[in-house]
Amino acid sequence: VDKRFIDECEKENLHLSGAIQPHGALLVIEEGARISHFSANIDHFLLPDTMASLAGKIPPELMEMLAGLGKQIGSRLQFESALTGRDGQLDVVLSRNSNGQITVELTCCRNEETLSRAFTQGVVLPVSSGEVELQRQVLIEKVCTLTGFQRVMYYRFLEDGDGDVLAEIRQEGVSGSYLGLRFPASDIPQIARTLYQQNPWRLIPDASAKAVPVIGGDTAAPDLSYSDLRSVSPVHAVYLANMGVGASLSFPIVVGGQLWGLIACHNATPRELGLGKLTQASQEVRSHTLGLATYFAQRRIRLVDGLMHRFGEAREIVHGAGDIVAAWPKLGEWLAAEFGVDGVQLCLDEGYVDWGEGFEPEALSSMDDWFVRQQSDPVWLSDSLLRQLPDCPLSRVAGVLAVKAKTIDGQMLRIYLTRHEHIHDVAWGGNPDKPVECHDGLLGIAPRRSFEKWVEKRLGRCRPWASEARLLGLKLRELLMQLGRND
Ligand code: BLA
Repeated sequence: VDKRFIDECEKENLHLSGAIQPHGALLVIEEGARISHFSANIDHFLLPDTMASLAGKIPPELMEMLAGLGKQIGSRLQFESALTGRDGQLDVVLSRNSNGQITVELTCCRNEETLSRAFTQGVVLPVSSGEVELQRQVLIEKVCTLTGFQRVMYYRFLEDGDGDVLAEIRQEGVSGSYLGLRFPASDIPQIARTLYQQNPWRLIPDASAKAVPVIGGDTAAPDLSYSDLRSVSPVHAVYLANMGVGASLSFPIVVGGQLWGLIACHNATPRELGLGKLTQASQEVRSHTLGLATYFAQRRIRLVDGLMHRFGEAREIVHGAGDIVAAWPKLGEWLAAEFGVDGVQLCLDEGYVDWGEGFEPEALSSMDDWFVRQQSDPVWLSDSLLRQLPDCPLSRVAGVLAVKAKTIDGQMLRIYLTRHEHIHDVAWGGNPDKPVECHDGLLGIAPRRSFEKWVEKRLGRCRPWASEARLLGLKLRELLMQLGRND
């Protein structure tokens, strides 16, 4: 992968910040029910009596909650209105961190009226891409209604880590739109992405609030990976300020174990939400995700079934002709249509045949040499040879899907399916190359200041390969492997 992430951003250990956001309080409890850490604001949340008893032992009502928590890292339990605090009832979230400690998060119970059960329809399975699109819109509308945030976006990650805003809804009077804009991978470092996968949401009710230190005896900062109160990264606080965002809330969309997208909510002014609403919104996102994952799985099954049939045609072309070279150019034409490419080249040890406009001879020999000798993966694809294989001679080919296979009689065949350059515009949410300007000397790196639409003319790339291109390549490989002299 080319450098989509900025090294410096990857160095910040977000989970070891040793501080929390001030809208809640935190206790860290060790083995033996001993409190190892507490946030400096704990006495603003707990009653003086409870505080006094903390010195001795953990109050029985909290003890009871703790007993139910699983031993596994990341185990989580939440209780609404479960403790009486200084200013009313408190919501409690327990989670097991990587050191086996329990983090206890206390926030004010807001007694919000949650929307009726009828609001949640559970999982509705989309059966077409049109329905997927519709469900996206329905989801962000629900999240907007539930959370009251002024702007809700459906954000999808691309292969290289950048992301697109696929859908957006704004409350009346909210100006400016991010719809259709792309944001660079480096806006959300890998470390933040991992934390996303481990938590149901990330709430930053006041991006400018001063963090509260977490105090502990002599032990190091506790692991706050599973604690949503975790203080906000200073770089991200600047980012939100530059965007004019006072409060941010986001939910991960995890498909097949991968962070596939997220729901991002903005409010210009600070906005806090209680556990009940956060949970309900997160369930909406999960129902949606489940439907989406099932849709992808079904589409893949249909594709695999269809491939058997489609590749049957190619097999017949080869059988009819006698062997793969004799099947040319008919087979070349079939492959070009099936893969949507401008050129197809088949290399054998003794030479090559081609169809359409593929690599020029010099570029082909360089590509072939690299693919045969240095690439261990038998199916390899690239949108931009210029970036991924800079040593390859300049060519009219911008991107390739390369497949190699040993036939039954021991021949190594290579097929190159190639696409020309496709010059196109990408509209970014601000110039993505701008984050490196120093802010105030405190931060090594600072986010860009402007998120105004900024158009990049993309050169040196082909039309992107579809998500199933690799699967198609593997199927082609299988076909080649079954060929022998007698075909
Ligand atoms: C975190 N960056 C985030 C998060 C989002 C984004 C959603 C998760 C926290 C949150 O929900 O606020 C980015 N927000 C977006 C994007 C959109 C949006 C793309 O609304 C599009 C509409 N950020 C930078 C640079 C660095 C950086 C250069 O721009 C690196 C130094 C870091 N982003 C950064 C960090 C976090 C973050 C450290 C984690 C913040 C935290 O959880 O405390």
